[in-house]
Amino acid sequence: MLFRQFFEPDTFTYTYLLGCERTRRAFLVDPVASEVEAYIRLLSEANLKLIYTLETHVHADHITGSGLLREKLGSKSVVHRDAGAMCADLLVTDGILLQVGDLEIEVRATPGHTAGCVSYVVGDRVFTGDSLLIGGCGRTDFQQGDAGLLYDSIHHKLFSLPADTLVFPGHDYQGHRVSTIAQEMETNERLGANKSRDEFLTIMKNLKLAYPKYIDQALPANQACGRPTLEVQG
Ligand SMILES: N[C@@H](CCC(=O)N[C@@H](CS)C(=O)NCC(=O)O)C(=O)O
Ligand SMILES: [Fe+2]
Repeated sequence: MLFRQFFEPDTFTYTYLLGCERTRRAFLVDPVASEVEAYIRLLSEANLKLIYTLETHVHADHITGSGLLREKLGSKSVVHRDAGAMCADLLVTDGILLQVGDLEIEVRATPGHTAGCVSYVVGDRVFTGDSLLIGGCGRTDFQQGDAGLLYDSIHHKLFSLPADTLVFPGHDYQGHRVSTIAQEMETNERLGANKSRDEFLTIMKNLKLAYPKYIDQALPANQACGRPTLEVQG
C-alpha cells in the first residue's frame, strides 16, 4: 500500500493519500482546497488514479478539496448520508464497504462532533477525522454536536478496534502525527484511563473554545463540496 500524510498548517489539518500498488488506484481522506495542486502533482508522479475523496464530516474550519478534485480528475466524493453535503457522489452509512484496488475501506459512523461524522478503517489503520484526536476529541458545541453521542461512538466504534490499530486524526494542534487505539484508551485526556461518561460530559461542557476563524465561509462551502458558486450557477 502507498501511504502519505499531508499537513495544511493554517488550519492544522491532516489529509491522507492511500494507493493500491497493484492497480494504481487511490483515494484521499479529507483533502483541503488550497492543497489540491500538491495532491495532483503527487498522484501524477506516483502514477496513481484518484477514485474517491472520503470526507470524515462537513468541516467547520477549512474548505474541502473534494469538488475541485472531482472537476479536475473525475474522482467521486464520499460522505455520510446525514452530513448535510448532498453535493457528494456517494452518501454512505455505517458498515458500508468500499473497495479501491486491493484496499478495503470500512465506514464506521462515529457521530458526536457532528451528526454526520464517520471514521474509515483501512487494514491496520483508522482515519478518525475530528471524532478522536490524539489526546483529545472534536468539540461538540455546533453542527448538531452531542458529547454523549461522541463518547458512545468512540467507545463502541473506535475503542473496539484492535489495540494496535494506528489512529490518524483530522487535525493535530501540537505536531503529533499518529497514535494507536491502545495509546488513546490509556492516555487520552478526555477519554483515557476509563474516564466515565459523566466525567467526559463535564469536560466537554467546560471547554470554552473560541469560534473557529473560517466557520462562516467553510460550512456553506463544504455543504457544496467546496464549490458554492458553481452550485448556485447549476
Ligand atoms: N483555532 C481553530 C479551532 C478550530 C476548531 O474548533 N476545530 C474543531 C474541529 S472542526 C475542533 O473540534 N477542535 C478541537 C479542539 O480545538 O480541541 C480555528 O479557529 O479554526
Ligand atoms: Fe471538524
